[in-house]
Amino acid sequence: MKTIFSGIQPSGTLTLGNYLGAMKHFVDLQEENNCYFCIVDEHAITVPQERLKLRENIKSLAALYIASGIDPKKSILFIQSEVPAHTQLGWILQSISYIGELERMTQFKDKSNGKEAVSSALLTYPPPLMAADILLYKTDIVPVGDDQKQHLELTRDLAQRFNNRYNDIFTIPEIRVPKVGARIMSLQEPTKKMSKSDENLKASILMLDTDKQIEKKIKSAVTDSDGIVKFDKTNKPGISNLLTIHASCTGESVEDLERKYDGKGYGEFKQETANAVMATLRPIREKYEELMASDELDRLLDEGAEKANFVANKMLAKAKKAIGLGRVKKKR
Ligand code: ATP
Ligand code: LTN
Repeated sequence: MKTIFSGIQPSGTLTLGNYLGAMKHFVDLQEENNCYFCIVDEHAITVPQERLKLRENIKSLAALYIASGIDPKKSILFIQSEVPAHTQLGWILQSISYIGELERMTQFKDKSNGKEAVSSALLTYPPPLMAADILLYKTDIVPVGDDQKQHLELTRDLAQRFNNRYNDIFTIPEIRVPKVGARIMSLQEPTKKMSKSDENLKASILMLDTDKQIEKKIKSAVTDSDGIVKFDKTNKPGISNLLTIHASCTGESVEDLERKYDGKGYGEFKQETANAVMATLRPIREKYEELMASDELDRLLDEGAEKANFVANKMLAKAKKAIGLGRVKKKR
């Protein structure tokens, strides 16, 4: 049995990319492992958030986790800001992080590019705070999408650095990226990652989109004009992205899909891709509505926070001791 940890930011309604790249795989992992799934609200405030909207997004993300199949009886589901050890260990890890290595993070460069007011937290969350999330729980495996590879590499470096410099307390985590669906692309600019913060509303399928919205977005997805359903990321990024989406939703292989749509037009392929996405998201949406209307969520999140605090505080105490913070209390 391994320990698994992953986090998702409550920075807006999740996209199909978040689901196929991350959440969907969490559900399989929880069967045989010790899993922690976190709503990383402290990460979300590294860019401006509206207070009430953030509160709503936190609850909505908790409901989406459960609606997607995370079972709070099997996994620990909790909100990052309800476990103070995360920011406390995050601070300790900042003290061994170098500004240069943080500035090299692609996500930092992308999110700060062209912005006038960039918060210092945008620089210091991936990885010092993200590493704290992971390292507090002796995590063996971190399931994430492709865009988090660089953050995971730096997390491993920080853990190693701490272990070498102070005491060997942290488990070095491994990244787990899905074979298909690790990077779902924008439907409008298929060379760019599908993102919940994309301003073009047609670019991303949201997990809570209606069937009609899903169908419309897929039908208007940008493709090429040669009419051949074939996976070729360089020359046919739009069709390749739809093939990946279709394969991840139905479980068929990309090669089988190429054969199935050989000689058929994009119209039919797009319609059936839309059907596959609708069938994937519909039951999640229905369960989500039920959860949002009940009081169950609060109870489950309280339980999750209690369990996570118990484990996280123990590791925080070890880290403080290793580095020399606070006092050693005499036994009376
Ligand atoms: P934003 O798009 O607003 O910058 P994000 O969706 O990248 O945010 P998170 O919500 O924290 O950030 O991502 C949660 C998980 O979803 C991560 O594991 C991330 O790798 C994965 N993920 C995000 N976008 C995609 C995508 N387009 N394809 C596959 N996986 C993705
Ligand atoms: N940085 C990630 C979200 C994240 C995370 C984590 C993922 C925060 N803490 C711990 C895995 C494990 C992002 O921006 N998608």
